[in-house]
Amino acid sequence: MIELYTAATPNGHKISIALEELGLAYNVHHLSLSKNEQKEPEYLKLNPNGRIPTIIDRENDDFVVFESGAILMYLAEKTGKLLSSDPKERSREIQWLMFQMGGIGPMMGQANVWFRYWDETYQPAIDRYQNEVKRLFGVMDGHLNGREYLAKELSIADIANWAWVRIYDWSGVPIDDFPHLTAWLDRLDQRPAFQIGIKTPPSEYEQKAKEEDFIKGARNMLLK
Ligand SMILES: N[C@@H](CCC(=O)N[C@@H](CS)C(=O)NCC(=O)O)C(=O)O
Repeated sequence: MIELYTAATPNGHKISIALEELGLAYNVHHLSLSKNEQKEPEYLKLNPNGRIPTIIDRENDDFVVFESGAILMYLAEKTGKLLSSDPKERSREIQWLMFQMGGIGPMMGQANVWFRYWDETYQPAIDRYQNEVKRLFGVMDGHLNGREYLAKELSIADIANWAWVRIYDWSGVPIDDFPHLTAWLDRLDQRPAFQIGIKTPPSEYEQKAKEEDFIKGARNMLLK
């Protein structure tokens, strides 16, 4: 059994999607980010960075893993799935995983904050991050031309990138000019594991009525 400490955000959804794709049994521990539960001393013992997600593997001496990219690799290696055993193919998958961890995630994260969370508008910061997100989407779009997945087979790289790119609207960066990226998003959206994964825990992003509350909570968290 895997214990999953998570919240309804892209980095959390990566892990619930992977667990669903892999068919692993897991318990969900839903942390409230707006209440700053990820900074509680008990949780910091598991994840010194005070962020979600984190897992504990009960079948492996209660081994703890934090950092979503590291968790994806751990789960893929544990099961022998979603990460190729061929060294070159495996490297290609890891390259696209790192593209998400070092590019898509941080840049979309900053675009979201500057574009959506503040009452004040600082246009140069919005432009800087939205332009970078757009550039990264263009890189993916070009690569996905003629490809079904980022590498040959479905892998943890697709899961990591998909969990972020799907909320492009949140960053205020449209994807109308990126047909291959759009087709890939739609293709993965059809998979039951992805659908269950993004509802685990239920996504606050999609509950429009709660959007104001969610933004208020996110602001409080950023100001702490
Ligand atoms: N590099 C980390 C980033 C984790 C991260 O930023 N998680 C966000 C939610 S998507 C979080 O916990 N935010 C709460 C906070 O910043 O205190 C990973 O990939 O696991």
